[in-house]
Amino acid sequence: MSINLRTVYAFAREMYPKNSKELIQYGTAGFRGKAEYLDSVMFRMGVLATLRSRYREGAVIGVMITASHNPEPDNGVKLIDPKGEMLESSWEKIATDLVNVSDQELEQHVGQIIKDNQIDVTSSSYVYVGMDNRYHSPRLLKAVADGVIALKGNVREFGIVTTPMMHFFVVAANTKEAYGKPTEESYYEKLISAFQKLRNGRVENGNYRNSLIYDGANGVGARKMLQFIKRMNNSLCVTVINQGIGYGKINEDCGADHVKVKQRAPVSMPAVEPFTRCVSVDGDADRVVYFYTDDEEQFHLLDGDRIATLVAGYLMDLIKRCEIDLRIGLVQTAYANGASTDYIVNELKVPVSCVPTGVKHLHHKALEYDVGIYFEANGHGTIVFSDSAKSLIAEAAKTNENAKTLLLIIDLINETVGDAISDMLLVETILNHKGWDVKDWSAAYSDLPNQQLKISVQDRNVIKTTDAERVCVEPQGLQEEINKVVANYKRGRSFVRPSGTEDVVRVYAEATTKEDVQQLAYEVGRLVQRLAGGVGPELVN
Ligand code: G16
Repeated sequence: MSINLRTVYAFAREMYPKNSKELIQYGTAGFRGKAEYLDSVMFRMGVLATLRSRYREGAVIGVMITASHNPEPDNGVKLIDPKGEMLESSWEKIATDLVNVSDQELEQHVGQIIKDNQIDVTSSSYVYVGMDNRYHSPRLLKAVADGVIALKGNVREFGIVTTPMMHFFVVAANTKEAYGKPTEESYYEKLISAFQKLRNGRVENGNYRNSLIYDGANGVGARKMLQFIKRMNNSLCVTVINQGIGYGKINEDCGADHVKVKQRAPVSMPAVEPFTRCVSVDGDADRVVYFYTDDEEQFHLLDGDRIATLVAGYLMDLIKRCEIDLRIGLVQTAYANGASTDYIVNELKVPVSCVPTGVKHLHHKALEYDVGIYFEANGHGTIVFSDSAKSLIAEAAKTNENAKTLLLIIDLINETVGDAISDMLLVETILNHKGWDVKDWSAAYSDLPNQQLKISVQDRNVIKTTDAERVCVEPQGLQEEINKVVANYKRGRSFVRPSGTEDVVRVYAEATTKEDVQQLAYEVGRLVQRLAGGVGPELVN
């Protein structure tokens, strides 16, 4: 097979010209921005994925077109490495350079990547591509596919799928189907079969009721949940709202990000009985949070921290009953509620680490344990089991019923990445086994009141952080000012960091009362506006 790099330039010039001169940054989860500026980025990511596949000796590389929790006009791209992880960090730089060179430099630049990485361009290359249900996603998917074709790679299109499904397909293909077949049906089959075996016909137990409201964020997660429902024979009774039919826009006034950040139910929430279990996923269904309203119409959030603690408690207990010794660890980010961290350390007595925002950081850290549980407070997370842990559990399952249950739990979990639907099925399984409703689940500990703000600044890159984003080192003096403010509040904690998916600086605050946390977030937000080049209207309290 002969490759002519001139073709890459020809495609770029004629079909995917670069129409923005601004520096495009690789963010928390790949490139993200207004869809109209992304055609050239997508084409070049098709090129990159093809090169990466060749570099990894023909392993399948995944490309997911989605802007996940962002508003509908945005889109983005997430690259999936052979083991289901996000693109290796050393290649983030290669990706950034590739999307930022001019069309005229492209041919020579691709040649240089090939040379620097000693890529055999005549070898085989396989790229899987999927997309969310944004109206511009099909156009951008075609651009990725053309990038693959320009370098004579093999491309397989999966159409509209969730991000975690794409991760599943990539791992399934690269494990020669040991993880499952790389098809939508195999994904449903694996999860549903494990879920139903774990229910064992007992759909209700103790306080646990077989009924759930599911907010699909008008995204692909709604469509796929409807597919699950068709196949589940009422083993879980789910009502799907925000299905993405009609006028509903992706993530607008609904979905996991809205529910978590605004701490309120989706606007379109129907009237339900107090304490009804409700669940919200985000635009590409890789995050999930639970919520309910009590009999005094108070809203309660059960976020990623709650899921992590529920799962950790359950798994510890189950592993103990398997009579095997496994090292369990939990990974969080700075957004984790202080009360959840206290609970993990003091009650569960599980080691906990804090890493920067982004699944790539959490996943990586979790791999250090036999059983690594990672969740961001926003509901993004999963559990990974080491190969040796899996062997020990399989061995124990020959004689121990609990170990058999644990094997089914492993099948239910999408270990490749945070998966809203798989995580939800896991939570449902645990609540069912414990006979718990949302009140029982909430009772483990009380969250510290917390608040998040988004602050617009001229250039969010002026903010630099360290210590897993908990300390701001630039602009100079900002952290000292934050410290002074925080010192005035009981159990006060606050940090600021530039978002890697939106053009804003995020402010997080927590304290012992709602009034305190509002005031603390406001004061820190004002500091950011004042010292980090705030734009737009002054923050009001
Ligand atoms: C992505 C990442 C998450 C991260 C979130 C927000 O989520 O995968 O790990 O927490 O962005 O990141 P930031 O605060 O940097 O904007 P998603 O669901 O949008 O892909």
